[in-house]
Amino acid sequence: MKVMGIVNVTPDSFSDGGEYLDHERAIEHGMELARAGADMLDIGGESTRPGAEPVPLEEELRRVVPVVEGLSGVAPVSIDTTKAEVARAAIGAGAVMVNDVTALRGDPEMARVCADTGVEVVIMHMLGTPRTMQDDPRYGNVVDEVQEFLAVQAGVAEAAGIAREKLWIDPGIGFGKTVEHNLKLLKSLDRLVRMGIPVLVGASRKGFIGKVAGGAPESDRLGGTIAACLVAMAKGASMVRVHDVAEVVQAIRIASAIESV
Ligand code: HH2
Repeated sequence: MKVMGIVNVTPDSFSDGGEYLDHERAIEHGMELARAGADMLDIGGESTRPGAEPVPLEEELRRVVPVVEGLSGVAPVSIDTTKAEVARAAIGAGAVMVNDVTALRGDPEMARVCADTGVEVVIMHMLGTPRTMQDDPRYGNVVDEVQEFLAVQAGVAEAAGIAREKLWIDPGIGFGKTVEHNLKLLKSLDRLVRMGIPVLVGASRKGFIGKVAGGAPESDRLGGTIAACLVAMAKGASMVRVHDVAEVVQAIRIASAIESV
């Protein structure tokens, strides 16, 4: 199973070093994640946390493009964006994957940019928008509905000219889901794996871990993150998106060694 390291490029409110420092810090962090064993680096300039406000186009471009340039020679780079123009610029700067949490439903140009450039594309499930998604999410059967959505959006991607071999699917842990929804999706991940498209899982430090672990703060969710990654691996996931690359890589190595002895 592969590991995607998270590189967030957001301004540091405690730093007075300005843009240059933000970029330098993000590039240094990405290099550290690559040294720790990340197979891929996911660079994002807009938070998708529950309640997060959108970032204007120019600001997002300013944040991410220099960091993609700085890291694309270090490891394969994924651009975490919902904007086609940011995706286009990031691909120009070396990104080989587009991680669009709207699953191509946000920007009408996104599918074309991905098809024209031949990049890999992540299709992720989200109910609602980041601003509203955690307001009482409801499903009849969460696994059926997520699977159906992913199948439909994979079809949309293919119809737009994105090759099926370029697609990844992702259940969107935390994107319009209660704790129970997230747990059920992880438990039934093998159903998504059987769709025949590689599965990416992003559970790192997410809220459900804190809630199940008796209120653990975000800074104290490494154990739960590793547990979720190993369950995802056992169910057949192909990649996990994490902050703590060194620790997760070590856990995967041990679990793999035990499995293959
Ligand atoms: N989760 C976040 C962002 N992008 N992309 C995919 N494919 N899957 C995910 O689960 C996923 C994602 C969460 O983002 P955010 O809340 O902004 O925090 P962070 O980037 O630190 O994880």
